[in-house]
Amino acid sequence: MSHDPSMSDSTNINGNLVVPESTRFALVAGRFNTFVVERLIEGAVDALTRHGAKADRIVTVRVPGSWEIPVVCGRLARSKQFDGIVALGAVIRGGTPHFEYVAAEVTKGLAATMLETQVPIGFGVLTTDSIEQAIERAGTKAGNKGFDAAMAVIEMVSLGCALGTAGY
Ligand code: INI
Repeated sequence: MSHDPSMSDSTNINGNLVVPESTRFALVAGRFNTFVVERLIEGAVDALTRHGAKADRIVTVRVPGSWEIPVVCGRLARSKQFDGIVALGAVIRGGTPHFEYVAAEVTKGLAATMLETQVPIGFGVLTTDSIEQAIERAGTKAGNKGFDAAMAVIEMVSLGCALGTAGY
C-alpha cells in the first residue's frame, strides 16, 4: 500500500455511533398516516436505545401532520433541553397539489430550524408517491427511515462533541 504523507498529516474529525452519557433526544412525529409513522417511531427508538440512549431520556411529541413538525422541532430545539431531534412523518402523494406544499414546507422548515438552532434534526419524513412505497420504508423491504434518521442524529451529536473537544 502506498504511503501518502499529505493524508497522514491531515486532521480527521468524525462522530461515532455511541450515544454520549445523558444525551437527551426528542422525536417529533406527525399523526397523519399514523400506521406508517408509528413504525418510524419504533425504528427511531430502536436505533437510539440500541446505541446507548436511555429510554427515560427520549421524549416523543405527536403533532397533527407533517406540516406541524417544524414549529415543534424549533420550540424543542430552542428550549436547549435536547441534544438531538428526530422528525418523523409520512407525506403521501394524493390527487391534489397538497402533497407538494406539505412536503416542501416540512423539508424547508426543518432545514431552516436546524441551521438556526444548531441542534441536529434527523429527517425521517417520508415523501412518497404511494402508500406501498411508504410502508416499504417503514420497516419492510426498504428498511426503516425512522431508524436511519435516528442513526444520523446519533452521529451528529457525537460529532458535535468531537468538534467541541477540538475547539471548533
Ligand atoms: N400530513 C402528512 O403528514 N402527510 C400527508 O400525506 C398529508 N396530506 O397528504 O394531506 C398531511 N396533511 C396534513 C398536514 O400535515 C396538516 O396537518 C394539516 O394541513 C393541518 O394543518
